[in-house]
Amino acid sequence: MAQSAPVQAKVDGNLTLEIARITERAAIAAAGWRGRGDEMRADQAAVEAMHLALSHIDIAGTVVIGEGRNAPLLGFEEAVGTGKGPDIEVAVDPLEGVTGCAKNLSDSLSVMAFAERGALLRVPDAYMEKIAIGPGYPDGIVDLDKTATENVAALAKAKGVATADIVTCVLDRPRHAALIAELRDLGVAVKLLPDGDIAAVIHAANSDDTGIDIYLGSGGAQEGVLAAAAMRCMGGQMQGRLILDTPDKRAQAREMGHSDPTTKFSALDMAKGDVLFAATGVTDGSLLRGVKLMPRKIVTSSVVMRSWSHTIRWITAEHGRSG
Ligand code: VTB
Ligand code: MG
Ligand code: MG
Repeated sequence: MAQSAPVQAKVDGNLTLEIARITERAAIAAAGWRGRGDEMRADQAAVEAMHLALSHIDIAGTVVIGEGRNAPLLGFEEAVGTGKGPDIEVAVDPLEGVTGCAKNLSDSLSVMAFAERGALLRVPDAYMEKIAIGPGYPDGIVDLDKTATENVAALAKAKGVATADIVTCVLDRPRHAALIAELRDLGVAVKLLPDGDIAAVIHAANSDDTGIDIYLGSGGAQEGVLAAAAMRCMGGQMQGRLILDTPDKRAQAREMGHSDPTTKFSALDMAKGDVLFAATGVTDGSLLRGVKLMPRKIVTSSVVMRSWSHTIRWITAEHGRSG
């Protein structure tokens, strides 16, 4: 993996608790909409709760990865926080895996990252090709310019296992039909995800716990930057490349400074410097439990990470309901 960029000013470590408090609030709000088949209201509940929670935090924040360019809340370049603290770039996905929440399927999360000014890659509303593996492998053993077959073979070799022992993970989408067929021909296991490729990247980085060795395929570009922030903290390898297949996306990309559409971004290119990342489970998943709504208390399960120290904290929180 690429080395950490020189850190100009570390993000205040005390924000690690604050960032988790925010994703907790958003996850709790979304949890009330689990399994109710209403993606929009689930998402809106998470967005509103995250926006409100952020407004109490002492940062001079700017949303860089958010709900879209003209979103009423948490839109691109919206100023967030009290404005009184450090200058922070904010990336949010208040409800990642919206469909998973509406259908009460696994791995719906509330996600957020904080970084220094200028640290997060600006991306248009587009897909991004992605590849991610966990830590401990030589630099560059997987690459978006290689075929899936070559990448899986290189990973198997580095891991010292047979190709068929590699477990891959791909979003279950028609656009991935050829990729899935290629992986099936190789005889590797393919875990097909209904949604949620931030969780998928985190899973690949935690292969000892999840059994997933590699994430492949395309998903949201914004999700790519958030996943890169998590990767920076966990220390695996990731690459992303924007898919700019319409004039509008190319124009948006140019406006954001992407002159070469073929650029491959590493996790470090997408999230530089010191980065904080938090995710709270909305629905039960392989790494995080979903929100438990009980009569007297609510229990949340979160992970909070920091790239500078490579600290990974698993936080189970009980929130009293009476007061
Ligand atoms: C992924 C996934 C999201 O979008 O980025 C995916 O992480 C990509 O878009 O949860 P498509 O759904 O169009 O394939 C989500 O599934 C939904 O935002
Ligand atoms: Mg969203
Ligand atoms: Mg999303």
